[in-house]
Amino acid sequence: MAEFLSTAHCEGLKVELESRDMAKKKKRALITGITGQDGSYLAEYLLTLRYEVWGLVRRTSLDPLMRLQGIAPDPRVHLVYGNLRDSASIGRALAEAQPDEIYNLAAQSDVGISFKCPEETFEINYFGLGRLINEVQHICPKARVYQASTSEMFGTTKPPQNERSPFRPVSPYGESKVKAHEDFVVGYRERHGLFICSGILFNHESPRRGEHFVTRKISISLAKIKLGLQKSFALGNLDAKRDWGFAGDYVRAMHRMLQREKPEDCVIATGVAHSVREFVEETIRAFDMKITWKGTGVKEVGVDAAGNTIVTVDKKFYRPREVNSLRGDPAKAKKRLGWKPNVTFKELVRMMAKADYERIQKSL
Ligand code: NAP
Ligand code: F7E
Repeated sequence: MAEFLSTAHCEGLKVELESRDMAKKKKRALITGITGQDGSYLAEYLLTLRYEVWGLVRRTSLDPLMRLQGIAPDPRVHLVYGNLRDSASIGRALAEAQPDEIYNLAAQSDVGISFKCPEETFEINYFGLGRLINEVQHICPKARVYQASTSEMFGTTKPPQNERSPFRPVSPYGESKVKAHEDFVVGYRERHGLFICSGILFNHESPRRGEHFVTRKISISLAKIKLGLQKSFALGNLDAKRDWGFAGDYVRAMHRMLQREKPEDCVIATGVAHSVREFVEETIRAFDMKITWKGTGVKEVGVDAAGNTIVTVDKKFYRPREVNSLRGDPAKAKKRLGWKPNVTFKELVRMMAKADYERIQKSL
């Protein structure tokens, strides 16, 4: 029958068959940082979209798969050993996974620690992306790459911050991410035509958040105080403001950014900011407790209904340079990606407080 079809018909049929094959073929995603907060939510989300998920996992002295207990036994999840500090291991992971999409979430992500370990921060956050991009160009140049950029890049720029706001980072972490964005995201997109884009994400939290980040520290400490296991805890700057969303909402935006026709950077945020003090107060309400603030500066304390000091301020948690106020403008994400957050600040705080309370109570 083929001889009765015109060339145009044949081409049309071929394209249709190819696209049917593509639709049947499972997409493959490689996630660096799969063991982290975002990596675990993203892996779960991509599995719901029927992806085959590959994760780059580095060797650690403790079990690196703590957050992946729900999905690690899934046959659609493949974990490969590797490290962003080691080009050969990245190359092997790419050759094995042959990904359609790459999500670069691996990082030294602690801003406070970045002042103490700037070299390691740059080594992973900046050179790590460089190594990855170099290997992508050789092994899978058609793969689409998502880079985990951050609101910390805006630094001292006044809120609200959006895609056109200037980057004025103040921490080695912020600087490493700005440089990675400029050299490898914008640079390789413009000079080499790579499909690569940055999600400039504002703070996002969850019960899986690392325990040293302020939100998780607050929810764990107040859960312990509520359970009578701890008397008080210390914080640093209570007046810093952040735009806090839920990590589970933010990974949907990462995926959507790679489904666009052209790669474009996008701010992902809720558009609402709260201070660290307000995060404490909302968690206090979640635990049905009361707090009154007394004093100022390092002498400030939070006192409960019985007059016990439950929160103090300790200079050691101050940073050499602070980003005082971050609030994102998510208008572009809404328009271009059709993305909006589902979980409110109050719901997020309650989700974290409940999870920590139940986990600690269960462990007693
Ligand atoms: P996270 O929980 O700290 O996870 C970081 C991940 O990077 C972990 O899986 C860690 O592995 C991995 N990693 C660190 N060094 C590595 C190396 N040398 N080679 C390979 N993997 C390495 O961070 P997150 O909160 O999920 O954030 C994900 C990404 O988004 C990061 O790039 C972060 O900078 C960025 N970001 C986060 C936020 C936020 O609010 N969460 C906002 C904006 C941007 P181990 O488990 O072995 O430590
Ligand atoms: O600090 C203040 C602190 O460490 C938030 C990372 O995911 O989000 C995160 O970075 C604020 C800061 O997050 C304590 O000074 C007060 O102003 O929870 P954090 P971060 O620095 O905003 C960005 C977007 C990322 O990209 C990063 O990877 O809270 N603060 N007292 C404290 N912070 C901590 N950690 N501990 C305190 O005791």
